[in-house]
Amino acid sequence: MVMVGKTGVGKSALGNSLLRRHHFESSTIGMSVTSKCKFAKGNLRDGTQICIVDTPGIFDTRKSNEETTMEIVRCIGLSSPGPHVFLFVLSISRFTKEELDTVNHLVAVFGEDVINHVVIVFTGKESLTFEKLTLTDYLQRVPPELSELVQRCRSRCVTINNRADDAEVQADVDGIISMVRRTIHENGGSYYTGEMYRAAEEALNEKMRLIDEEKHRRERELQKRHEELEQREREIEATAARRTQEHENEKQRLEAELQELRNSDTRQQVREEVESSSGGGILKTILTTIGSVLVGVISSVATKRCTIS
Ligand SMILES: Nc1nc2c(ncn2[C@@H]2O[C@H](COP(=O)(O)OP(=O)(O)O)[C@@H](O)[C@H]2O)c(=O)[nH]1
Ligand SMILES: [Mg+2]
Repeated sequence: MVMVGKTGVGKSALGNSLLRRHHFESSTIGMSVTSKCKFAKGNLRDGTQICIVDTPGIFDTRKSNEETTMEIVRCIGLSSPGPHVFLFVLSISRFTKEELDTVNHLVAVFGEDVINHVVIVFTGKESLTFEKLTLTDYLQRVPPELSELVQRCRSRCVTINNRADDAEVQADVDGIISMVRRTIHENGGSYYTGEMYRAAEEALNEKMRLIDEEKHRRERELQKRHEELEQREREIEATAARRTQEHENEKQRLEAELQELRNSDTRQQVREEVESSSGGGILKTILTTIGSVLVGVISSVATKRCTIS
């Protein structure tokens, strides 16, 4: 839904009532609170999703052309591929020529067909309540220009008091929503799409295509990096497993050697060395120790032997 209408008629307040939360800035002070079109998404009580575009009185002809053009473009961009309804917001307490100009401006921008998607919302319902009037009573007393507009819109008119308590606002919102549903139904379920919306949609599709392309590129990049990291992780795990195995083997080998060392008979070892030595090593050591004694003994034995012989 796109809310249009003069500044100060209660568009932002209406948007907040529909959303059931304070989203749009709405104030009496500083009449130009909404300076740019704003988008909001919300849910109705039955869960139906609604999208609302609040406008800063763009079809209000008093603004400069440049400013107006930019905001109309923003409004189209935000409501693309096209809104189901334009909520034309008017205040019960006043209807001026400027308001009529706003509708004419809307039609001039979007084409006559846009009228089939317009729902007129009168804010300030409490003025009617105060005077014990129904909306139908009121519509019978409005100026002929407004009466004609109401007819062009096939009496799609509703009213709300945005300042009422929650229950009353909710009842008014329900009334607006059923009128919106009726409008959508009358238009065969389709949203408004004029030449400008189609052109804007093409531009937006192209933009979305580029964004998607970039997203896919980034996704592929991240995926590749992820796979590389996984592969690296597997390699690290395999290397770690191999190292652990190697360490384990080495540990077992050392333990066995240690055990063998502890169990070994040192004397037997020496004996074996003596047995297998061919004059070097241990024999040489023994010889160095006992050499002089042995040489003496052997030479004395030799002398005796000579004497005996
Ligand atoms: N009494 C009364 N005041 C309203 C109603 N709707 C909006 N307003 C007030 O009108 C002022 C302007 O409203 P705002 O939403 O800012 O208008 P916008 O410029 O069209 O967006 C604010 O002070 C609102 O509280 C209504 O139904 N009844
Ligand atoms: Mg506003």
